[in-house]
Amino acid sequence: MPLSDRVLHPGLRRKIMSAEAAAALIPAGANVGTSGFTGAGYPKAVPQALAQRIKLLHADGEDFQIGLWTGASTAPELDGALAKVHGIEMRLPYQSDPAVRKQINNGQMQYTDIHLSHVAQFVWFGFLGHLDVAVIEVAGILPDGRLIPSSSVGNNKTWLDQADAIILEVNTSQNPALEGMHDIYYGTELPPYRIPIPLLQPGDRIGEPYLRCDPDKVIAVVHTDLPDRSNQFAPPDENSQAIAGHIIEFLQHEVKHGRLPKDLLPLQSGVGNIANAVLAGLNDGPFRNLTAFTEVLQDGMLDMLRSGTLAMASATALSLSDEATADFNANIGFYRDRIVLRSQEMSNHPELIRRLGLIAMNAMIEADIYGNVNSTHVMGSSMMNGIGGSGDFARNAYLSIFMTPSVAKGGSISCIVPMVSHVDHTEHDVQVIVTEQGLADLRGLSPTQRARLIVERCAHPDYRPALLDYMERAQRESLGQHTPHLLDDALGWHSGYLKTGSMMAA
Ligand code: 0RQ
Repeated sequence: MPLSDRVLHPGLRRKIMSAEAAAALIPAGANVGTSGFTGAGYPKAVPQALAQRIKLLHADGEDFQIGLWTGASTAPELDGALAKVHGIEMRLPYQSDPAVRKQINNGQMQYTDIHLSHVAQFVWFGFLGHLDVAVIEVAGILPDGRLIPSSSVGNNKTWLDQADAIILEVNTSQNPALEGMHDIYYGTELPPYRIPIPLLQPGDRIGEPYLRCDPDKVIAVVHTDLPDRSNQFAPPDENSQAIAGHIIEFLQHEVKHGRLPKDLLPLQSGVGNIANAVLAGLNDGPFRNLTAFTEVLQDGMLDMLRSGTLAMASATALSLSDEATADFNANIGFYRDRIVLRSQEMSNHPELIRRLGLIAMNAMIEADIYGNVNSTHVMGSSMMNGIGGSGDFARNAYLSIFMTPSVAKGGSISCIVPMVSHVDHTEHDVQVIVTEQGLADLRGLSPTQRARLIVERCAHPDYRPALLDYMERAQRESLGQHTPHLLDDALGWHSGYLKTGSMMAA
């Protein structure tokens, strides 16, 4: 489909220009809000042109950096290209790009890690400063200037509303049949005028299929035809299959005891290989007619929709492999009847998550024996990706499940530790911990009861004796006996690894 069929607003047709010309309109020091969520629907041409421009300016000795605000992670054409030329001063809210991660961790880039449901409202409240430019990928522009969203929605509604100037990237590689899949809710007043969100079921449509956009604010329209990043998933391995098995058994147990209905409650599933493998396990499991109220649709959810395990899914973005994208495009009519893509302030809304009663399943870096969870930091000081939506879901879900293999880095690191090196989810927000070793149901338990269960059920046998030894010593020597800890030993657990490369040395 040619560009002229995608840009139907006459005034905006006159603003079509090259990516280089559009990138030249972004001023130094600007806060730039872009589309993009877990590698879907991010702008591809303007960021690369901006990176080229920054490279030349830096070579001439000029300072040029921007603040980069997105929905969540993007891809090498955006995060990667701008990081490589040291073009990002401040990044928020979630990233997974190796070049960005490296600069955050060597102190060259500032990074603000915010719950994904908070980002839009923090901008409305004025907490994050002023948004200067929005760069938004769209699948098309209607005659009246409204926009057909692309493969993610993220914070686009907020960026379009708040930015002084807008650059639109019209991506002709995005399927035009995406039209109608989105539901953009505009009833978001600020306190004290907020009203309840009228969404009662995960599949409800409460808004409009298009993004509103003031054509007068649009300073450039740019054509792209580059596909979204491919999100390749490792085939489920023994560990992730075991984790999936434990979760399914637990959910069946909950149904049997009347704590869950037989078609469960809406599922939320986090990012990564383990999460995808759990979805594969659920697809082969006994449940049917499920729903999802989640953030990201990975390959596993498409499989579940196709098989009928999942009746419908609400999310803010797709995050698919090439094969899953091909299937999605070939069967988009089928998927459009079963998928709703929303703004991330809706997909991750705490009030909706609490009211719908979600089963939240997120991966983690490590958990401690008391049930505190670290989702973001390696060895307490290096950022992996960010908290993403895990906190939105964990605190407010009906059931909050965190999962990880029991060991990392070939067994040299235990993912169950005496005290997490960074806390993202406190013991109060975590009900179930699962590793390939087993599942610990922490509901209603005291800290010492939790510790015993987590070590017995979840820790790797190689680390169980050291963890039991820590628990027993802490129960003898700790000043307080509610959450017994020996602080020097607990902290030494990680620093022992840093010195010797093995946590057993601690
Ligand atoms: O390192 O990449 O060098 O091999 O961490 O670990 O096992 O591949 O796990 O891909 O499922 O990601 C928590 C990062 C897990 C992810 C995290 C090392 C390990 C490997 C990745 P390598 P795996 P996954 C909604 C939910 C936060 C956001 C979230 C994440 C790398 O799930 O970003 O949940 N979550 N959002 O070797 C040192 C340990 C380690 C460790 C693992 N204990 N110590 N390294 N690793 N455990 C979706 C969104 O919000 C968008």
